Amino acid sequence: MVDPSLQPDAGDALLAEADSLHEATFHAVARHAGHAPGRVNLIGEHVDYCGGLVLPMAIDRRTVVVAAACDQPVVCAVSDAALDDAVTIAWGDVATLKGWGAYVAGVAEIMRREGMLAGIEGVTIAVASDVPLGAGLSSSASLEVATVMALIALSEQQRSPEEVARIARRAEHEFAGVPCGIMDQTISVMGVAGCALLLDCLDGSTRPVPLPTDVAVVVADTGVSHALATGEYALRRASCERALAAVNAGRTAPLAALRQATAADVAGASMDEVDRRRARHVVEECDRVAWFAAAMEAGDLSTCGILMNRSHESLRVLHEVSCPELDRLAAAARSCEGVFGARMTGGGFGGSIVALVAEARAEAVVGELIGAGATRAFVTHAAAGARSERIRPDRARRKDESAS
Ligand code: GAF
Repeated sequence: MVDPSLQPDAGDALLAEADSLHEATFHAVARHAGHAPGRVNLIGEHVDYCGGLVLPMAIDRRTVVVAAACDQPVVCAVSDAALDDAVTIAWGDVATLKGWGAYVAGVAEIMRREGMLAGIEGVTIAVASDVPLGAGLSSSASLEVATVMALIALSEQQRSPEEVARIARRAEHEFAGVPCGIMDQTISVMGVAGCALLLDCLDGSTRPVPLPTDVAVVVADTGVSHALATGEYALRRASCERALAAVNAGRTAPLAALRQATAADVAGASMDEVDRRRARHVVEECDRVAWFAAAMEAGDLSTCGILMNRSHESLRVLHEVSCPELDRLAAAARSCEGVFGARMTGGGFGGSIVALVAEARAEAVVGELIGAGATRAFVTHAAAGARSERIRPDRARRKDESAS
């Protein structure tokens, strides 16, 4: 199945869409744009907030944000996904926003507070994206990061990739109310074409892990939106924090993160049994990530597949973040010829599965997963991370010329 948004000019089409939307809504021309991809996590789930190891890749679906300065002290934003829901909010009122506008205006507000929008009274922003919403593919992180990139370009600043990810995550914590880890924002900023990225969430170090050419990554969406699960996410995080405190009780040199605990530490500490299961997942999942990265580098895809299947089981049984639809789709994927392994990806409670598939079987597996009930399925490629650009001043005129 050919998905039009995967065609090579998809980035330009999105830019043109955001550009036109900006002009039509605000009657002003935007000169700066930020592009940021969504992500799929191959393995290392629910461990980033414990300082763990994760192995996501940026996907070839992205969010484009165009931005311009305006002379009122407000953030105005419009999105192709919510055309009737444009936002105009005074700086001081950003915290009252809900939904997609909170991500965009939250990023702008954080940047303003941190002195990054000096000399800019207000901003107008337009968004276009082909990252599926609520599918566990980090549409929100890509929106945040694209907004940071556009506003950095607008304010003519330079920021390191780590800073961009930090600002984006701060906006998610403070304005969207999700106590997420750093994985999604980091991969959206630092993705490497053709590679997954091994990210150590304790020290921030990264290592690109090339994907073998004979393997494809297939994503299939259950159609169950995970948007309502933020409360469960916060509970998992709190559980892991209690487990760390229990492991550290009586230690002369306390561990900085649960990821540093051993299986014996978790088994021997006095803690609630639910917290112990969560902690077991974290410790074992980090081991799986290191093993998976080494197997992928060695071209041992069978081992990668087994580790993905085990990761899913651990998320289902120990961390309890799966749901029947994810379990069924992962099982359906595993039964397809050419699939090495499959697991839920992202925060869970709905969203998508990811499967590692022999390249020659990838499109057939996409069809089989649609047949098994996926609301959408596609082959995705590891893409580069975020970028900003100055939009050509003659862009609008050229569009008119090519139309005539
Ligand atoms: C969500 C969060 F935003 C990430 O930080 C990560 O915890 C993920 O769930 C689970 O691995 O995407």
